[in-house]
Amino acid sequence: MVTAYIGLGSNLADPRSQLLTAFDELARLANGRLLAASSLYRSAPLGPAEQPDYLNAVAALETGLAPLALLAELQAIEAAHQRVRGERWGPRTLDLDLLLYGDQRLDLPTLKVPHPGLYERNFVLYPLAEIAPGLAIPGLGALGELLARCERGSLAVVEKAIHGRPHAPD
Ligand code: ROI
Repeated sequence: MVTAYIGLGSNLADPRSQLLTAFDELARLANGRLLAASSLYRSAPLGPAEQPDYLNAVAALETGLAPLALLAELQAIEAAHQRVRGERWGPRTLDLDLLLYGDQRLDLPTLKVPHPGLYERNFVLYPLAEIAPGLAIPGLGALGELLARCERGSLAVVEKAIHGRPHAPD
């Protein structure tokens, strides 16, 4: 079994329920279990600014699936959320990025791990640090070092994780 980290993002069609449903779907994947889910973070769009803010989160998954099999499962979940691949960097109902797969580095035509944008994206690094603070990123070094160089900016927790699950304020 390997620990994989998945980045979740949504800025269309009720992003909060897109992400909460996606956590459940990740938890139900064959051959693994959901280890942790970060808080939900609101983030300004990277890319074209004339789109809604995003909700972002990160999940830790223990998995027996090989990287490409896991990627196929993530894409099937995206498809079930009516993800339509429109303009590059445009708005989306659900984006699931395979950020890390154990300590492996992969450079395949359809899959690059660690995810190429990981090291500079606040909406990935902060939720990742919440659930895996001591992590070393293959080829990039300590997560804490990357975090120290990454502005938090307008990133805000909108729903805090309790017992490893996002939890709406009472
Ligand atoms: N911007 C933010 N803030 N969060 C995302 O998840 C996200 N995903 C994307 C692009 C369009 C690059 N911008 C994003 O794919």
